[in-house]
Amino acid sequence: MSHFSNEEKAFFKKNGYVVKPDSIAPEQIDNAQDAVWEHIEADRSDPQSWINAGPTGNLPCSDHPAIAAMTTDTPLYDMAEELAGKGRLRPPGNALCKMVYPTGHKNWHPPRGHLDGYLIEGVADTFTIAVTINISRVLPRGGGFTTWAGSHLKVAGYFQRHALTHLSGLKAPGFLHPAARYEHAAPAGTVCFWHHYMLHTASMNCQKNIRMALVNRFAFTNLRDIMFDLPFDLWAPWEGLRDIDEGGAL
Ligand SMILES: O=C(O)CCC(=O)C(=O)O
Repeated sequence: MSHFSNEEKAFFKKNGYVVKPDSIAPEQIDNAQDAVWEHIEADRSDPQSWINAGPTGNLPCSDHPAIAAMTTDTPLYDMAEELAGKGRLRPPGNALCKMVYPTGHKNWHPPRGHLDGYLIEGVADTFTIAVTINISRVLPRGGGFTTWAGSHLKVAGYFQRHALTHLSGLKAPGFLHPAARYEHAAPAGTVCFWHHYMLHTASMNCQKNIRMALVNRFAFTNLRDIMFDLPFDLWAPWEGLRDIDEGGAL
């Protein structure tokens, strides 16, 4: 069974991300919410206490059965394989649990993106495709995961001219201009699949609810052997996208 239409695959190639609604059963979402609430330092029944709550950073519940089930008992890994190619991805680990707490004010600022896997100058350690799973309903300006359409192609072009270990030019102001910003403001159960060269971040949360999301990253089995070639032929190893022409993507 195919999870993605050819148009969605073409959209992914062109824009570097693709969004799939209704990918997780409501009961699994409820269970995942219960799991993260065990670690949030706030009163679940008192929204005032959610403002600037903690802890910051990933919640330590990736091994909770309800979080592990998001990888083992959902179609997400199969879906990632449909894009990357059957059998092309390493066995997955569990997702990271990422909250964005409300700021308590309405002074929202547009975010700036970053690239994963090359954060330490001089070290290249990357992945292939990631999924961001909303496990709460996310409203606009409510802390949503954010991408910049086509930035994966700009990053590939950059890495054709610079070593993977050389990040400074990517941080230059205006690198993204005029890429369109996509904010993953969407109901719980909506999943964003994104390319590893995608600039991304979470936005500021000026809404009332905690933005609850899980992020999982999947990697080609032979990624370490091919990562230095990827900028020059970005889609060559993506067997699931071989016959997809992004020219006609929406
Ligand atoms: O929490 C988010 O939506 C952003 C996560 C992120 O930046 C990352 O996983 O590298």
